[in-house]
Amino acid sequence: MYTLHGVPDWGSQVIHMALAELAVPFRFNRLDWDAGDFDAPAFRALNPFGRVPVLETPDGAIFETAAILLYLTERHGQLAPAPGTPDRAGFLIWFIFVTNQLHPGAMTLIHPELPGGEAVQEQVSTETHQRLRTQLAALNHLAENEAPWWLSPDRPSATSLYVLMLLRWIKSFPAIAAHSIASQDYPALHRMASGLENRSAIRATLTAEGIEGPAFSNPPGPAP
Ligand SMILES: N[C@@H](CCC(=O)N[C@@H](CS)C(=O)NCC(=O)O)C(=O)O
Repeated sequence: MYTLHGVPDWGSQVIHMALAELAVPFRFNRLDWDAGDFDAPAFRALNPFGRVPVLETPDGAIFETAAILLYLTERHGQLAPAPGTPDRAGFLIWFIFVTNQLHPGAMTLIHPELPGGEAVQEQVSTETHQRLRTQLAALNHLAENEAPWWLSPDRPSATSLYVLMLLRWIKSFPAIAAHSIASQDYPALHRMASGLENRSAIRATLTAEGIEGPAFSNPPGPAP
């Protein structure tokens, strides 16, 4: 049985959704930041950087979201085109694009003070917001025009589940409210989020994380 170490509505959410979609047994170990769980020696032994998600597997503990997702897709033969099939190269390109470009961008929108301090956070957020918009437009164009199954509204993949979580982050959690990004601006991505968020496995995950409503297609805007 897998053990997922995470926090509701944090980056562990995409792994939580993937496990639910795979319908494999797992345990969710909820960590408490305020209680010091991220610094606990037992957790640091699983991930020396003290971050979530971490997945304990029969092959040992795995950290880094992309590594966990690729491991799960390979082990269970779902949520990604199989290695050696024609769809695989395109999947890999855009999966890595999501994990290397969109994920750090979303994190910077949420914490624009981290790269250079508070003095430059407005500029950092502005530039990140513009870059994310360009990148989302490219992803939307792909979903609209080439329509790979791994970006579709009716069949989840490691990439689409990852994008769902990031669509929630960039709408709900930017530090500067004016830089909140709505999925409605990217119609194919919006359709994908609307379709996938109503799947029973995704709804069950959201319920387990205490999240209601259209969590990915139309989550609330940033808190004032
Ligand atoms: N590149 C890592 C990023 C992990 C990450 O930053 N996780 C955040 C939660 S979304 C975390 O654990 N933050 C706690 C900390 O930075 O101390 C991944 O994809 O797994």
